[in-house]
Order: sequence, then structure tokens, then C-alpha cells
Amino acid sequence: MKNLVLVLLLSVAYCSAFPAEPPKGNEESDAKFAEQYLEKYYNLQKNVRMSRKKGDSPFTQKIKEMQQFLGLQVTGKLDSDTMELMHQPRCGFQDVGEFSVFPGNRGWRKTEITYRIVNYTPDIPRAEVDYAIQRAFGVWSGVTPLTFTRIYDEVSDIEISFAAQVHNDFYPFDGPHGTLAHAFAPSSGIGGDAHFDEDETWTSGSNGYNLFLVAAHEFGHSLGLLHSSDPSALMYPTYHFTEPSEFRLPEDDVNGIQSLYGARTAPREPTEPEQPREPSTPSSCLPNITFDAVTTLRGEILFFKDTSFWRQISPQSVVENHEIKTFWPTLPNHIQAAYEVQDRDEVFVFKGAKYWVISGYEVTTDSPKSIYDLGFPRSVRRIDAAVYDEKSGKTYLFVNDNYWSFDENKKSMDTGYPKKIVDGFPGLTKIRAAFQKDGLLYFFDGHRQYEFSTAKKRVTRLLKNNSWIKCGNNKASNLKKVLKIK
Ligand code: TQI
Ligand code: CA
Ligand code: ZN
Ligand code: ZN
Repeated sequence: MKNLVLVLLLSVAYCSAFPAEPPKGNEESDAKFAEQYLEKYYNLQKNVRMSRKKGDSPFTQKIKEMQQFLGLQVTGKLDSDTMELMHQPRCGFQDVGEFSVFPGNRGWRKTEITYRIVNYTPDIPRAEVDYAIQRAFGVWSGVTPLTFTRIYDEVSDIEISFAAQVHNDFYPFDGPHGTLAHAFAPSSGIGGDAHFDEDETWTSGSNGYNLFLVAAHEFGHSLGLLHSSDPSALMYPTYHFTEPSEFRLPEDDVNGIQSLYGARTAPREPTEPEQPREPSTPSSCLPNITFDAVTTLRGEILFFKDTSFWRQISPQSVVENHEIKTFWPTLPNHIQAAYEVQDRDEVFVFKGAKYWVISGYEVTTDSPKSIYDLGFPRSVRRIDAAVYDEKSGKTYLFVNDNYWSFDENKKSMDTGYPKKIVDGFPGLTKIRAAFQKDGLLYFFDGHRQYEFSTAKKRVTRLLKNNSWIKCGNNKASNLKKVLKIK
């Protein structure tokens, strides 16, 4: 294990001793205490007499901000909830080993939560930001009934943005280090939103701050958790690097989040309504099938062969077979490679030196295009297989025993290619078809299917070619197909 490479103490303010507490309960001392508190934690400026905003004094304004941030009722007054919170130790080391939740806030009152990535950091490719955010939500959805759905063109529950210094709230960021990010307790409006300090160096690895780890922590706040005093917890207020692929949500955080939302109920794999168990429990079929090309399309998997394709809509549903021409009259038969770029909602289909783009469900009018526009040398006459890797934002295109890497963000071929397939994908030599699912790559060499982890850089499972294809009990139509193909 490569984790715990560095341990950084952050956000010292939250853990440093607070000036001697005045006796509670007296209005005068409450105000004095609150003033010191807000100066320390909420940037209340000293000796600000005049407010630029009408009505509220900066002091009242600050109280309101703090109440909003902590999910308290926004009264602008030093009410008992607010005073109680201010008197709470910022780093509750004394009450041993426990998570804590925003006082008075019971979290989101629904389980289907939406998020939106409002803008991106230039530090890492967009696809890596998307992936880090998706995985950070996965940390919490894995142990609760919560689901997180990304939306694009509407305001979501958890709005995610990158900004430096002064931005659209009362918590300006502070340049490199110090505060890395912040998130608001569940509520409407700014509630739940997570802001990341653009002056930090965000990474997918161990240099700078790992976006996945910080986002996972922030989303804990977005869901209603405060800091934990358990040093092994994700919600403990220090940053330490852990290899994201090896990250498991520590027990204290599991207890914390489940105290708000309960445990995850049934395994959640099927997102669509339950399939009737009777009369057809799908079983795999087409035992000796090989494919020309395989790709995902909006969560479905399409397996192309000759003039038709099999469409596996979900792991439980019964496979459908369609003629290519009835779905997409302008696509050729006998295609050779295909891949999907999920974040752009596009599928690329290759035959010979040409490729077609399916955007949504339609073939674009400027298709077909030439593969030489993608940067292939003239010696390449066709592509055997192609797969887009969401994690790296790269598409791998396989030709004989070589492969190329195409950067989908820069829309250009990476330098240093072609490389040998065996070097980039140990265990594989020739690839006939490929697709990506849930962060893993699946390769078909004509005999077998290989599950490949790019994180581990090795084949992780050997599968039959037909492992994804499910037939109903009424297999007549599929059997006919098998016979036709042979
Ligand atoms: N930002 C603080 C944080 O998210 C903001 C904060 C402090 C806060 N106290 C709070 C938010 C109480 C809600 C409730 O913790 S930070 C870490 C960690 C920060 C710190 O920039 O200091 C992480 C952000 F845990 F490493 F210290 C992310 Cl992971
Ligand atoms: Ca900072
Ligand atoms: Zn902010
Ligand atoms: Zn925190």
C-alpha cells in the first residue's frame, strides 16, 4: 500500500485552542464571545462600524452567515442554538472517537439527490474531475439509500464549483493551502453546495490535493456531517493522502452517515423497475458468438455482428436483436470498431478508414469522416477495436498488435504512439472488440473476453464472450440468430 504518503495538518484555526471561555448566559459576555468567535472563524473584521449593506450590521450579517453555513435557523441573533454551537469545541478531541452532525439539521429529506459540475479546474482533465466527483459521491451512496444523479442544465441540490479568493458567498478562499474547500449543510439555495479553492493544485494522484479525497470529505458536509474526532475518519479535519483506488469509507463515517439516512437497503444495481422473475429469468445465450465491435450507448451495451446488433439494455433485461440499417439507415454493415464518450453523449463507429458519429441516437449529418483527421498515418487502413477510458479521458484505438491513444479533451493523438498492445495492456496481444463499463475495460480477442483494470494495469478476470448477453426462456428468435450466424 502506498497510502499515508503525507500527512498535512490543515485548517489550523479549527483545531487551535479558543481564547478562554467567558461564563455562559450573560448577554454582554455572549456578544463578546461571539465577536471573538466570528473574527476567528468567519473573517469578521475587527472594528467595522459601518455596514455597506443596508439593515444588518456586519456582526449580524456574520451571525447569519454562520447559521446558514451550519444549517441553523437563520435569525441573525445569538439564540441558544447558536451559542451552544459556538461553545462546542471545534475539534472535539475530548468526546472520544465520534462523528458529529450539523446540529438541528437532519440532512436531506429525500434520497434522490442531484448534483451539477458548474465549472472545472484547469489542473486536471475534465474527465478526471467528473470521475473524481462521481466516485466521491459513490463513497456515500455505497452505504446509504442515497442516489446522486448528475444534471447539466438546471440548478441541482449540490452545485459544485471551483473559485479563488472572493466568490459568491461570504467565505473568500485564502490562496494556496489553508482552506481547500468548503461545503454548506443541507438546505435549499446554497445549502449542500461545495466550493473548491482554485488556488490549490488539484490532482488525481498524491501531489497537491487529491480532488476525490477532498470532494468525498466535502460531500460529507453537504450531506450533514460535521467533523469527527476519530483520527481514522474521512471527516477528521486533517488531510492525508490515501490511494483513491484503495479507499474504503472508515467505519466512523459509515456510522455518521447512517445515523442520518439509514443503511443501504437492497443491492441497488438495477436502476430500472424490477424485472418480473416469472416466467423468464434471463440466462446467457449465443455460446459461441464473436463480435465485430462492442460499445456502450447511454448505459446500454451494443454488440455488433455482420448486419445486426444485440442490444442489452440492462443486466436483467432480455437481449434484443436489430438490423443495423433499421436503427441507423446511414451506418454501414460489418462495422469494425465502436466507442462511446459518455460525457459528450457520442458514439463513434468505424469501418475501413471512415468513422461515423452517433450523437444521442442520431447519426450526425457530417458523417462519415476520415480517420486520418484523427491523426492516423496513411499506413493504417482500418481500426480493430476502440475504447474510451473515462478515467484518463483517452480513447485507445487498436490496430493489429499496436495501439494509439487519442486525447478526447485536446481532440488530438498523443505523441509516442503507436505502442505495442502487450506493453500497455499486459496479457493481451490482439484485440477485436472492446468497451468500458464501471471504470473497467473489457476486451474481446475472438476467443475470450478479458476484464482489464487500468489502475492495476492487468487483466482481472477472464470471461466468456457472451457473459453480458441474457436471453429469455423463449429463446426461439435468438436461437434462429445463432443458426443464421454459424
Ligand atoms: N475546509 C473546511 C472543511 O471542509 C471548512 C470547514 C471547517 C467546515 N470546519 C467546518 C465545514 C465545519 C463544515 C463544518 O473541513 S478545509 C479537509 C481535511 C478542508 C479540510 O479546507 O479546511 C478536507 C477541506 F479534512 F483534510 F482537513 C477538505 Cl479533506
Ligand atoms: Ca486555500
Ligand atoms: Zn464558497
Ligand atoms: Zn471538513
